[in-house]
Amino acid sequence: MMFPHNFLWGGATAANQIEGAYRADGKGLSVQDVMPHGLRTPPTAEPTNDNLKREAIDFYHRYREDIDLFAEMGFKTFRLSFAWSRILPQGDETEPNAAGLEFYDRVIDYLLEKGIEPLVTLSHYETPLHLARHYGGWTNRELITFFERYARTVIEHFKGRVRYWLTFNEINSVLHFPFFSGIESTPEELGPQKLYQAIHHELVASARATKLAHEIDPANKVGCMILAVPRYPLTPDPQDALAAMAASHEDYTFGDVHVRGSYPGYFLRKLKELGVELEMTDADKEDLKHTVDYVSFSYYMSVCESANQEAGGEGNIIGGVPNPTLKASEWGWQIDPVGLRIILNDYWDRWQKPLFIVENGLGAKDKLINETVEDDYRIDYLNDHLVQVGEAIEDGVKVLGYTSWGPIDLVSASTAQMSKRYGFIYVDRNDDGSGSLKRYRKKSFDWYKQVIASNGASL
Ligand code: BGP
Repeated sequence: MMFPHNFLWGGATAANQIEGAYRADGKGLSVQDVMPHGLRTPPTAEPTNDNLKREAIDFYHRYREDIDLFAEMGFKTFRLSFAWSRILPQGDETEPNAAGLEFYDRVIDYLLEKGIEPLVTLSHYETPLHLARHYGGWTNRELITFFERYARTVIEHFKGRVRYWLTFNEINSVLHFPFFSGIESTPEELGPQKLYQAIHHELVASARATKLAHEIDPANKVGCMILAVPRYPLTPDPQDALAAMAASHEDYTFGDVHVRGSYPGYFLRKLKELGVELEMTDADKEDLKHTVDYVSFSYYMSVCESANQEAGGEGNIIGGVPNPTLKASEWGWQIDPVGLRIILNDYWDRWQKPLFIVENGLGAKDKLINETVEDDYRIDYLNDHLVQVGEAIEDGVKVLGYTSWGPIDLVSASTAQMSKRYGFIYVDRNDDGSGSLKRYRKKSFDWYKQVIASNGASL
């Protein structure tokens, strides 16, 4: 396998899933603090008193040890998110919390000292709770101003130290999980008018952040981030192909706006059919023209689509129907390495922008035996996917890098548990919050180290 010589190998995390220290040094609450059970139950009125989420894996205090381990694996990059509520505790203040910025100063400086390029997500499912409860989250246009202020604060502060930025994690996921965007209703309760208006606000905010990042430092590289899922027709019936196309369009919309700077025709038609009238100012239209430098995405699974409502079963957390040719993880996410090559080609053909795989991995239950985990299943999963990345590169796709999800075990987003583990590094922490938090190298640790050292030749 031939990977480009400057390929950015690494791992990806999110603040709320690793840091802990949920009220330390002036941090405000985020939507995550009222989601003790992840996506499985509605948010609670009061913040969780669940230690697992409050302390996570305590990256806040152990970041040096963790970064040392990433450096030992040879990471070229590390994807982390800044917790908006650490920097602007309520989300709508004008003055940042200095102690929040200082924490990220320490982390970023240590990464740079270790020769690891930071890749920062501005908003990873951690909207400040105040913005959700007081403003209705992204349904409210005022959030554009608040986000822009936050983005300006951190992009100016880290000028010259952070060059790679992502705006919103899996921006299309708002279609399925609005609360991550601070909207406390299901998509059905919300209705299409409010849902699409919220999406519009996020897209404008993303474009404004892109614009200001380029103004602050032309060397900044800003990407959008999409939850990527290949949608296959369940059968050769053209109606199924059409259903697959419609489902793909849902995700493409977000990339199309970020890359092309305006809404695509199929989306405008859909809004019309739904009776949605977007409130879109001339200034919004101008803002949207500030397009991204690269497209990043997460990749875990593919699904099938069918026009037949009777077609069986729950595909996975984002819908669709199961693919009879594929196996699934314990959580029902169907494993499809070839789908990664397909999506890489598809996105490259569509947008002609460099691509960055910023999440991919296998959530599994691990057993720590003799201070290690024999996680051959994880090695197989990652190896198979990386081989397909290599194939896509051979196909001519420009790929900037690959950051596997959760290089160190962290709290799962959908289940809010520790037992769905992704890491090369095992963290002694259990679902009930017990455990020493001690870190152990799994078998996959050495495997990944070898992949990076050989620039993919060992795959
Ligand atoms: C993505 C999210 C991540 C991460 C990952 C794995 O959708 O961007 O935050 O958690 O999925 O999901 P989970 O933790 O539910 O296994």
